[in-house]
Amino acid sequence: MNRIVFVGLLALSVLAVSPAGAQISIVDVDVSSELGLGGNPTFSKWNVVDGNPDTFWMSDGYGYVDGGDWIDRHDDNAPYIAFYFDGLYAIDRIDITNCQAEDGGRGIRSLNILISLTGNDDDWVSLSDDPHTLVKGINEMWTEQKGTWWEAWGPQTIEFEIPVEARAVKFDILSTQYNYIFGVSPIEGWVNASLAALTDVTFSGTPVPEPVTMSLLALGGLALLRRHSR
Ligand SMILES: [Ca+2]
Repeated sequence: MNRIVFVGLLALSVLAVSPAGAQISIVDVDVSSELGLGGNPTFSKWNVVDGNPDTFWMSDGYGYVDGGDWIDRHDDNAPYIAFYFDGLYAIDRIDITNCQAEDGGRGIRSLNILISLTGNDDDWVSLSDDPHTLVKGINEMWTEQKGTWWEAWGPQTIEFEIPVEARAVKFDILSTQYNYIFGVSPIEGWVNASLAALTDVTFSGTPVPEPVTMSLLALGGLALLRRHSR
């Protein structure tokens, strides 16, 4: 077999072993805030990538209420959560399980989805002009009563006909299921409704060959050829 063809086939076979549409590995998660950070890990950002429908992340909320349980000031009026992959991927779908049960009102209603090609936090680009809208997460009590609502309210899928390349994806949360709109709704008495919450997110896609990797493959191939031709 011609050596150049052989090396080319070798490179192609390396690319071909990448599984199609597999779940993308998330190596880091960043959030604007965590409710109870430092004292209570119950609402950790890591709950969103643990695959457990019973655990969720909550932001710190915004505003304050005099008296009652919420006497301290909360300052997160622009909640976000960002996911960082272990490389560059062509994403073909995102599955989102919104916050559910008694905390479903704090689930996300509308969000902007942004992508980063570098994962360096300085090149976020919005995926569309209009925000995405999510429905309220499942409510176990209602599910028992209504049965079929479970399926209707399971993970909500966003599919991309043309896969989107990214190393990181960020959700800018614009409003909650309580219809608290960040930056618009009044501060007083709204802390409870301004806690943004999310249960689980998974991304599916295929690894994108890195330019560096491709160059190394080519260089390796050349070195191999040179050695063999001596
Ligand atoms: Ca979870």
